[in-house]
Amino acid sequence: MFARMRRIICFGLGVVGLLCAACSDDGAGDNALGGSGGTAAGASGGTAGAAGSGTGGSTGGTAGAAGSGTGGAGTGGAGTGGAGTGGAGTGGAGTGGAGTGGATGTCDYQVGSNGVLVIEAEKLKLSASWKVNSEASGAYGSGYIEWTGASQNSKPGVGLISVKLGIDQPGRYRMQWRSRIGAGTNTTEHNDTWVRFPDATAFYGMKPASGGESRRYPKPQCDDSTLMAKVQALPGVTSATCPNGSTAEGWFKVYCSGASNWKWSTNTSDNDAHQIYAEFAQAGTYTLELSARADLHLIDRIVIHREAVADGVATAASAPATPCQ
Ligand SMILES: [Ca+2]
Repeated sequence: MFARMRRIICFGLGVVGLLCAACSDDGAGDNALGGSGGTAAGASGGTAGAAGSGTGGSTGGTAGAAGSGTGGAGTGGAGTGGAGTGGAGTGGAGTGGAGTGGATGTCDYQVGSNGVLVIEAEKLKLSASWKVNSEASGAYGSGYIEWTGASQNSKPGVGLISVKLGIDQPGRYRMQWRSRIGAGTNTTEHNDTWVRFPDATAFYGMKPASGGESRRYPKPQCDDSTLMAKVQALPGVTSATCPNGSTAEGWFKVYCSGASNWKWSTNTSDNDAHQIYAEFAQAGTYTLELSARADLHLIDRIVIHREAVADGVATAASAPATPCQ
């Protein structure tokens, strides 16, 4: 009787042991009951991640560090009937460091050996309501850009276009564009766009004057009488003040004059045309910004060139576009 009961109890406990073995997930076996021992099944540790590759500019850029793998340690069940399950090893993901270019390593356009940097406007990275078009014939390259949104006569920064310029020699550079009005016959409508060189050493309009040059600075600089007095004290500077017409936050309203067809005409200060100049104290990467002002001012090409370069060279139709890479 007792023997029979013991067999039943043992059989029942055996079932419990089997059930325990079936449901165990932590490797802790029941060593009190029958059945073969569990085997440790710890997975091996993860493998190290591959080294990342950095991409940088022509002179910059550093490769990413190799990732480090961290594997879970497997722990096996030591007891009877417990099925050990190892922790899954997971390899560390290698992450490459993003390369960063050096001062002259990253730009969209580089000044060429002839001192001229050429931008086909239709190749610019555009935002908002800027459109590339080619309906107006005679544009260089594959077309031109136009602002198709509302005019922004008093608000610079809308539809911002930002271009990185590779400047190989310090000095003074002139900016010129080939543009035209895109609607109607009034040459003072649809003829301007906001322009700024936010990180240039200096940015101003210049007009040759008797005994030197007249300069016009954007606001807020031109409202600083101390700064303007310093500029006017420079050799050859006959005047330094604000332009006539729109300026704000370092931006000039830059317009073309009489451009009922494509024309190189790039000025600031209404009825007192000053040409557009920027000074760069060191070689390096600088920024040109455009933003929407008049709608349907068509911009075909922009050149930035050392001031000593002749107009005929800077504005030649054959001047090649000069991408940085
Ligand atoms: Ca073009």
